[in-house]
Amino acid sequence: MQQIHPDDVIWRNARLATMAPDVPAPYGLKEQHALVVRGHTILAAIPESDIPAGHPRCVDPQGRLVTPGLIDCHTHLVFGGDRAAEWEQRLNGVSYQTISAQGGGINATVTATRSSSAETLLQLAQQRLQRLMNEGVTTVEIKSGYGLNPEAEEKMLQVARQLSLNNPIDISPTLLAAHAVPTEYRQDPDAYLTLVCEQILPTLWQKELYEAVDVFCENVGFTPSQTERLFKAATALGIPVKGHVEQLSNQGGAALVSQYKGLSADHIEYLDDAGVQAMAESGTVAVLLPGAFYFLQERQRPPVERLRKQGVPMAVATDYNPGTSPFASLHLAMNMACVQFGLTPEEAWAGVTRHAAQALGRGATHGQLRAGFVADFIVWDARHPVEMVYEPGRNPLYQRIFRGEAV
Ligand code: DI6
Ligand code: FE
Repeated sequence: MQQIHPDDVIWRNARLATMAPDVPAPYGLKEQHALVVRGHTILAAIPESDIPAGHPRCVDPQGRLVTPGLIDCHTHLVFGGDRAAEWEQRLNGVSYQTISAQGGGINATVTATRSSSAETLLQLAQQRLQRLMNEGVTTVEIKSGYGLNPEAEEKMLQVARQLSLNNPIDISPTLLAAHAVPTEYRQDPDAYLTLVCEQILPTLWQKELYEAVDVFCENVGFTPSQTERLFKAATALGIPVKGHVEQLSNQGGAALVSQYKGLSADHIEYLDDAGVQAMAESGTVAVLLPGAFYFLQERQRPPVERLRKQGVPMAVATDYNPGTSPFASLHLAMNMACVQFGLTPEEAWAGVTRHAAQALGRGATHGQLRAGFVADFIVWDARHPVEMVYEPGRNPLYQRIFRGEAV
């Protein structure tokens, strides 16, 4: 271990749930340990007894629990309007077709997003982001995908960039221009895909507005061959890919994501054995989104037991969006992942820390309390990590530390 300097900050007298897989205890738990922080980075986790006598910069969380900052690796946080009225109509028996014909569904959000100013979108997204931060989120992924033209997709990603400049949080922006076919291209989806591959994708990549490319591969979205076309265009520019796959039907999308060494395959309720195998071989993370499963009253559960057996890392995220998962709570998503999908609370925790980090290409720097990792961590007024999973809504956050600074 490197030597401790006088200006290192030592968070002492804590219970560290390191979430490090090589610590041989559930949650990587280390009792009576201290976290040594130098600048933005964790220098080490050391036993209390190794703290240098009279160290000038100590913080005492009084035996509280400390975990890595939470990572929400799949959200659609930036959008205009809401779909509450549409949801109420549905529960009053109005059919999806009728709602669609009235301009409802995903296109309603596209219309609202296109007609909202960047300032309005920023204000709305800020409130949603605040709710995630209040629960201890220190890294969040944000997708575009409600613009569906060059200007509006860029506007959404500029808003995401502004959010990261305005807030103590690490934002990972994703291009989801292939979320749906916009109405003006309804007669010719391939022409829209050409616009995405040849214009939107390279232009916004050059402006460094996003980190990865996503797609909705589904019978109501893009076909596997359209998906592959997008992945080829991304891969040619060295852009990592991921996908909304196997949410409503089995299209073989996860195998396609794996073939392109994708970061993550998300939803995956209808994933088959071949898909699990492909993900295991490529190291693609399975992102479980129990909020959408709940809100759509789905019945088909993701193949958790087979993912577990094959050693596919499982992440858990909110999928926060106005249509299928209006829940800006990662604690709730963890609870739902346990209750609905059968994850253990420890798996749910891995799902919002080290596996979520891996899904964002941050697995070597985020999601664990260990030497060399970023000093993003949470002090909880709790004894044990299971408490946040067990009782969503009672938020025991005590202190949120982002890059070494309490905020
Ligand atoms: N899958 C979903 O559940 C959401 N997008 C996606 O690809 C739906 C988003 C919406 O309805 O606004
Ligand atoms: Fe989504």
